[in-house]
Amino acid sequence: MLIIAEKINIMSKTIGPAMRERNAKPIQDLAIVQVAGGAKALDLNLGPGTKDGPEMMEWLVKTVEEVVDDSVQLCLDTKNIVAMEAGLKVVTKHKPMINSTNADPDVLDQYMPMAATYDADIIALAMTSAGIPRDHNERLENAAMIMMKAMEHGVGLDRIYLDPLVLPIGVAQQDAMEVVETIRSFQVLNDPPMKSVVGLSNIYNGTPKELHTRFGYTFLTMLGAAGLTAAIADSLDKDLMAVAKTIEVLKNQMLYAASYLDDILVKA
Ligand code: THG
Repeated sequence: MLIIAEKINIMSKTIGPAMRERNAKPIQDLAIVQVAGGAKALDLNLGPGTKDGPEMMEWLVKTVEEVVDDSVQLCLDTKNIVAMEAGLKVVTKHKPMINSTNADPDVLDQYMPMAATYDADIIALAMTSAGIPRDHNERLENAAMIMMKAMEHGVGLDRIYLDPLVLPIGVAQQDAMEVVETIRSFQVLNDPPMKSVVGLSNIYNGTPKELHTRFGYTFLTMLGAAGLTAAIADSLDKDLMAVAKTIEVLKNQMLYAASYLDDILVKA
């Protein structure tokens, strides 16, 4: 399972100010430890309404690329399409990931050509600007639109990560299993199966802190069983990373080898 580290985020109390002040050190340190924790990709999240978005994304990409090698993928997370392109332009090490487009046809007509031009992977939310997806069927209809537009613009379906959009358990309890079923159905849309991604922490947002890990670990396990490919999550959480690895062993995607046992025993 591809873990996309979530913590370089303007909402964060320490990283937000560092981003605004263009203070590289805390961001670079966080990039390094998140990769050391096992993340193969780093989310760079500008958050909503950043007025100097393009300049900030450009700076963020350059700043993070200074301290990671070319095996690490940068996942540019912004709703500002000008900031997205400014970031994509300066990525040099590993092909980038666009996070994200939604399923509006006119939005896809802007983002898919960008993915093609910059040879980027792209996360596509299975929702439209009309609002949050009601159920599994609505998400599948949106996925079909995403795939159609990808083909129209020459973006390989293997470059797409479908995101069902996880809603907080406290707001939409009935929706969690809809998301699990959606992950299962996404795969049937193509052969080889379509990839998928979730923002894992969305599930426990708004719940008491003591509940976060149990919801995160359990939901990741359920999604992993259903075929999830990637998760935006906290790679500094050793237990979460162990859960992700264990899922791979149970799915027979990783050799049940001495290295895995060592890993677990050392941390226990
Ligand atoms: N899908 C896609 N992208 C996404 C999401 C998604 N990007 C944003 C979000 N959802 C996933 N990313 C985060 C990033 C940070 C936190 C939660 C989700 C977070 N941060 C605090 C921190 O950094 O320490 C934690 C405490 C707090 O709430 O302040 O929680 O669904 N495609």
